Amino acid sequence: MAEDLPPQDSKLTATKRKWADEGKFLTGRVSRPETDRLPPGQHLVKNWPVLDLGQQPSVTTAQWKLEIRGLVHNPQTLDWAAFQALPQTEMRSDIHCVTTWSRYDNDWKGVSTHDLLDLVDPTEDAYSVMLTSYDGYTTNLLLSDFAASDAIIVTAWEGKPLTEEHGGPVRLVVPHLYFWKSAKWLRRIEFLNHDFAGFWEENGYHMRGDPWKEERYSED
Ligand SMILES: Nc1nc2c(c(=O)[nH]1)N[C@H]1C(S)=C(S)[C@@H](COP(=O)(O)O)O[C@H]1N2
Ligand SMILES: [Mo]
Repeated sequence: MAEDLPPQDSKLTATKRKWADEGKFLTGRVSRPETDRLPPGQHLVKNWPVLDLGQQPSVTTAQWKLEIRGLVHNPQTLDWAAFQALPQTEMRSDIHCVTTWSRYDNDWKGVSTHDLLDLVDPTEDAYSVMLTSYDGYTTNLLLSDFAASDAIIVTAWEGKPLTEEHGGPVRLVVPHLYFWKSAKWLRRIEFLNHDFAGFWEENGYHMRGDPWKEERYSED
């Protein structure tokens, strides 16, 4: 597997950059998950669309490793067996993609970020995480968002192994933020003392991405 391939451009990537410039899909409404299950400007879909930079890396469970490093007391490199040996959790949550589709009631299985944090034990200075994937994709999250009680590193969807197109063997799911924060083909989690921009965040998208506040694009 090549080291940190730079993400390739694709037609969809170029279009999504343009949407960020134009502020496309912004409704100007603010809402709250407690009162509105569907965030402003979103519509429901029944199928599960595939979105990525256009290169889907094939990573077998035998090849896959998750490297956890940076501001943690117990850095880890987990292979498939070590990951399966961690407590396994099932959760149901909704997906909200910044391109305006949402999908309700996805059943996930994997390791909750809570249990992962127990294992690696972030230091006092840890403030954010940078996720790096096998396709070269990166995305950043505040540690407080990564640590949300419904955030989960998943290996299965609806009782079946997560398919390659949806980020199998292992992806993150952070339901309370737009889905670009949920890195597919997860390879590395680095704990940092500062919130650096990942791929979409460098390309006009919001640093945090709260769907109920319509944090689609960066302010400037
Ligand atoms: N590694 C990686 N993760 C990624 C992406 C990507 O291009 N590469 N795209 C993001 C975006 S923009 C979205 S909307 C979701 C789409 O996930 P899905 O294809 O399973 O619907 O994955 C996110 N995670
Ligand atoms: Mo997306």
